[in-house]
Amino acid sequence: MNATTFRRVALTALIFGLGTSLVRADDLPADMPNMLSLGGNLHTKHTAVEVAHDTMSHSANGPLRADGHAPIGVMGDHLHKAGEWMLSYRFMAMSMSDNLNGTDNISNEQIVTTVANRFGSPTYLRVVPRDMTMKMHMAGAMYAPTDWLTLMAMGGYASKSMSHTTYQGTSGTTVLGDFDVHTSGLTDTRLSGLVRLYGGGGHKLHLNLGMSLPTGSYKESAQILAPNNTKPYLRAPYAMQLGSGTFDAMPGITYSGRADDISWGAQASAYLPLGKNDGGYSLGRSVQLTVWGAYQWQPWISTSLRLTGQAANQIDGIDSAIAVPNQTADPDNYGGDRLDLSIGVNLMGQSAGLRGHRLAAEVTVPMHQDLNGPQLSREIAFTLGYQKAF
Ligand SMILES: [Cu+2]
Repeated sequence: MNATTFRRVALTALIFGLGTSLVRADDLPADMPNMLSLGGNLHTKHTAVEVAHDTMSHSANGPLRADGHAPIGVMGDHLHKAGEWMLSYRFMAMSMSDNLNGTDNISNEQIVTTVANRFGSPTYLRVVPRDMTMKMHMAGAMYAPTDWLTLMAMGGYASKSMSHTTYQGTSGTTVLGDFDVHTSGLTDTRLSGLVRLYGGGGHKLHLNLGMSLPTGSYKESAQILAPNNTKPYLRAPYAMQLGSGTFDAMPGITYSGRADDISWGAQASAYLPLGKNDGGYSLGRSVQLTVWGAYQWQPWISTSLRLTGQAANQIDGIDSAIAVPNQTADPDNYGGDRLDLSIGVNLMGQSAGLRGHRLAAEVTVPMHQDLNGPQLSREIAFTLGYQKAF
């Protein structure tokens, strides 16, 4: 991880996030308060909501705030009131294509004629990933035993597909053929404690004490097309595995603020594997800073902009069962620095049947990727979420 780059990315994210909030505040039409008051007693609700409760108004008929939660891609952004439960479901999809080495594009032909195969023979890589898609279903539950502590559990099911081109023999650029690899199954399970540090006057701060449990498989196998035209069944490369195989600490700190119909927040977090799995490696450590601003047009709808900077290490160690002339089999071709922009919408049901039901979506596009490569670059990611508190 490059600390200087990360500081630069983090600072940029902060400036963009603040800039967004300010611009949106200036853009408000003068008659906006009148438009918004359609939804209820808008100007008296803030203090009640902030002091008593993070997500829902206590008043039986008052408006519920769409922007009471962060954009849906942010995990562990809010606490609940003592005794309250929340259930959530998220669907996430991501696509990757085009290989990058650092920030530069690198073609298939360049990869198979210039990038060394760390396993020695053949000399250069002979299998090139073309694109990848990942889909994930995530179910979550939150419960607050007291006002200052909320417990959270999240589990998931992922399916991954990667398409490849195999080049014939030990050198040259003659294509032998294409093949796809698919894996699917349970992901790792995340348990968190969210501990309130401060709350009041429109500002909130809490700690995220998270732990990831190794419930996802890291020994998935797949059939490949080898450069010698055989089709062996081998352990799939790291990128196609479903879990880390390690217990991972996920500490973080989250700030959120609100003034009238503008809300904003920031979350800094880290992913720190505790030891190595019995395959002999751990996924790379990473740090992340995400900053968002949201505007609530009506109590039932808010829209958001979010910037996320991340710096991730390479994989630490190596699984001796993963050894093919493919970039994804090399632990060094993982991690890098990235900056992503997300646009989101939060919807909050207000009337009888829909009251308290939340629906939110967020689309994420990369703004900058500096990858330990060659590595497939991210294209677009999409998150759709549903949440309901009881
Ligand atoms: Cu919740």
